[in-house]
Amino acid sequence: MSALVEELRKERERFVAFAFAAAEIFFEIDAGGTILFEGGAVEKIGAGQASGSHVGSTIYDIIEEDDRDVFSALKLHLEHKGRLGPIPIRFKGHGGQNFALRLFGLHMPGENSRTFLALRSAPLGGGVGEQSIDQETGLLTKDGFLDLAATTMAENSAGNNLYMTAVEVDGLEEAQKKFGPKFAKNLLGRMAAQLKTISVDGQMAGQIGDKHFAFLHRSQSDGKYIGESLKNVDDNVELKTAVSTMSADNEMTEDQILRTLSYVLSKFCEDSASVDFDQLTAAYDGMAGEVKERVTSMRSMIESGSFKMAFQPVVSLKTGDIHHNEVLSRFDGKMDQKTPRDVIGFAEDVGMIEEFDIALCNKAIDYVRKMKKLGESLTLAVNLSGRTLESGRFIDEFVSLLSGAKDISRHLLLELTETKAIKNMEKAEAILSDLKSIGYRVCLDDFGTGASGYHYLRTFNVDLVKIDGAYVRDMNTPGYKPTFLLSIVRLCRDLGIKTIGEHVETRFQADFLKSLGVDYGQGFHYGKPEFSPKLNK
Ligand code: G
Ligand code: G
Ligand code: MN
Repeated sequence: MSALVEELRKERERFVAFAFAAAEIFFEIDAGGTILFEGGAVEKIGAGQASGSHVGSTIYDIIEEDDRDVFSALKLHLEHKGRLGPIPIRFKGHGGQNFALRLFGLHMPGENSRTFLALRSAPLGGGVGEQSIDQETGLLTKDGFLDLAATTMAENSAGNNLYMTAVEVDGLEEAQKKFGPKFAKNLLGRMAAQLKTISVDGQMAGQIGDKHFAFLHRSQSDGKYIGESLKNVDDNVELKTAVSTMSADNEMTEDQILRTLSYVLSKFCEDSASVDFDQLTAAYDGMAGEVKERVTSMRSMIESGSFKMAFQPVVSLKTGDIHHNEVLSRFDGKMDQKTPRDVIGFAEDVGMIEEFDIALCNKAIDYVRKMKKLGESLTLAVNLSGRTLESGRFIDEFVSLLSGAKDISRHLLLELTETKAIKNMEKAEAILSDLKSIGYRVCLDDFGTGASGYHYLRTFNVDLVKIDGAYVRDMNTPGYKPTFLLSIVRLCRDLGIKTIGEHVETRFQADFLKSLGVDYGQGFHYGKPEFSPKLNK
């Protein structure tokens, strides 16, 4: 026996063993699609064979009509690639129902060529929303593709090859003119099936323009192969294709990948001829490089603590006394070109906000202690990103930092921002409630915006609520009625929560807030953020 045949036989045995262990249904078919052998829960599929057996009939009979093109493409690609999957394919069930199965295929070449199919019902990951998929082609929309590609690339572990190929197809319009819209639709469907089948998980393919497509794949040569294969999708149609493949393994966050990909793809759509493999990869790497540089300077900024605290007073509307100062971070050096909001936003995007929050808390704790030694009683509010509470890696460090600073806990307010980043609300609440039990107080930032609403108020047992500045700005519009503001204030009063109005810029706004029963005010009317805190006389 030749080494190749021997290897194939082993491969077959491995595959069969794997298929029976992991698959629920198993088929062996010949080159024409006739079922030669079946195993597993085969009675689940097919419409009404009395015997329940499919042996002797063709596999196409039990595949949902809409997915037959995908299956044809699968068979075609299998001959080239040897094995493929998982790819979602819908099979016919009993009583007109159909259901999606994940299909893995293995092709054994040779005179008596055979194809093995293993089917599993486990759903594909990724959670592609219906609205991200074009119903006619089954391809992802541009945004759907970008989103899912970014997630897939961010989760791709190092060492797993991952490539993205962009494809331009010329001649579709001519085909439509010559053969009509129905034909063109069918042609597009067959092309879509090819792209889907070769893509990662059978679903990482999208249409990003009238004649532009993109897909993620695992072997570099898939790009060129698809380019050739699409040219010949129909004998009567003359198509030209241009492909460009780039390597996609890179350590970037999802958000950065998303931006980079959308830039790279829009360049390709503008002028595919000017973009080749090297240029695409270089454009991508260039952006990745910029991100790396920013991450490096962010890390050294955090480690050296080379950022500053600005302080803005929060004042009692009744007495005019200063209740506390909010700490607003200020950056210099390399970070200086960006606004503080950009720097914080970047830290959130690249997953460094947790480290930053810890560094800032350290600074704030030191500052309060220093002032205490000088005989000044100072209370600070630090912004705390919801991501920090969510982080498995940093939460212990954060909690032990605060536990070790019990001496000043009455002088540190945790101002919770970016609450929409919190997925596990119960866990976050448990952490906050532990911190409250040793004296820290919690303030919910940006209340009344999409980022923070009643939902959070119900879960988090907070001491203060900061009403979003937009509500205060609204007071200046003629005919303003404080309906929402009043309902927030009443609710908070009933719950025993103090309220802060921010962005108070005028005496009028301050008085209005006071008349509504808001407790504290913050804004340019009382003072801008400055490098030394305002203290009560
Ligand atoms: O004062 P300024 O315009 O720079 O603040 C912009 C925004 O940046 C604020 O709304 C605040 O939420 C955020 N911010 C400023 N400093 C910090 C900080 O130290 N930590 C966090 N998480 N956010 C901050
Ligand atoms: O949401 P947070 O409290 O973290 O927001 C603080 C932000 O609001 C900072 O960017 C700060 O510079 C800004 N800010 C503070 N006071 C005022 C004000 O009176 N008017 C406006 N427009 N912005 C303010
Ligand atoms: Mn804030």
